[in-house]
Amino acid sequence: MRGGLTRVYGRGFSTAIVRTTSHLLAGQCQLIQPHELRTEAVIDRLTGRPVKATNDSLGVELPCVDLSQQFSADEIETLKQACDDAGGIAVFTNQRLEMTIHDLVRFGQQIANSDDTEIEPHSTVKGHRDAPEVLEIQREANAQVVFGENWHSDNSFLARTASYSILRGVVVPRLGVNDTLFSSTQDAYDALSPTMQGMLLELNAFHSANRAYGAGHSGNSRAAMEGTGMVMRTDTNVLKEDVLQPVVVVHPRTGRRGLYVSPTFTTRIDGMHADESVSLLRFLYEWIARPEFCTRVSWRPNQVVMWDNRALAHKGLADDVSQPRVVQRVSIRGTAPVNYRGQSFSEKVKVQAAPPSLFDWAEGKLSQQQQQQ
Ligand SMILES: O=C(O)CCC(=O)C(=O)O
Ligand SMILES: [Fe+2]
Repeated sequence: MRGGLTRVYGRGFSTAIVRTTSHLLAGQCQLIQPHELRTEAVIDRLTGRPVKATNDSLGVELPCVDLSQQFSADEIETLKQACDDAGGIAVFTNQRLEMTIHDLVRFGQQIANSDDTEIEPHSTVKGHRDAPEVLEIQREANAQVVFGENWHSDNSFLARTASYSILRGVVVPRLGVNDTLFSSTQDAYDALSPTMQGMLLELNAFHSANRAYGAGHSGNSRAAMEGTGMVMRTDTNVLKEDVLQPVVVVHPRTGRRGLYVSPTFTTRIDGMHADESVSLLRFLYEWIARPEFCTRVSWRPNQVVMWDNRALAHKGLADDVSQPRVVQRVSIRGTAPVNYRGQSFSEKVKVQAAPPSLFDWAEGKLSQQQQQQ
């Protein structure tokens, strides 16, 4: 250890040296899990099993970081490193009561600047009127379908997918319900047999925005927006084409490998018969949902959660729909996901969009179009 420098060891490969910015890490701790406040047996729509989450090594709470401040480059790196070290989730509690949507945007911009990129406005939903780069996710009390309720990684349907997403609670539910559920898709990959890993490393799958946001499906994210203040964008072509992504992606900071398929956006594995693709994807979705890879982040007032979409899948739980909930999100534009050979496909390989079909997995049925693929 040299004077003024702290060596921070990542969980995996990271040995980045950052300047002492330890005040940001003061009081850091594992996420508090209010198990006793949670409702029994929330049933996962995909697996049909109660949601359980027992991954204790996932996520860090940072109670002493005021996100409305201007950070130095070293400080931003320290926050990203803390996020890496916790498997991709940093929960910033104790935000100032006066924190605004503009503070959220400013923090997102600082994270984006550190990677020489930008905030990605949501591709299909109109942004907030005060800050167009912010997606406001509104859940009305007693909503039948809620936005983001099925497993996914943000923007996997874009050529350049989301690196980080940063979510601020605005109207939070009572503690312990309507949490955000995360799975470490890296831990999930690591736990597979070497034979399965070897096969998956060579595979690619198509991801579709139309699947989740296309018109005419009663259970998808577009349907979830109906009856809320969320409005579809009309100035976007994203529903027309699907993109190809590796099934296993390599994290650009840590080098860890992670599964990168989801029942929300993935349509099929390239080069497989439909039945083969469906069976393999279903296995992977169920695998990702296993309790040992998952943790729950409960919502407290004045809390902001940053997560790494390259390391995790997530979904918004809806175990007490009587509780209204409003959260605001910025997502950071990342790079095209790469496989273990360093190849990416999403900027080159695009196909005509698959039809809307979200949640057909959960019902154990395939749409006719899927069967024909
Ligand atoms: O509502 C949630 O907890 C998560 C929603 C979501 O998928 C997102 O903010 O990206
Ligand atoms: Fe999401």
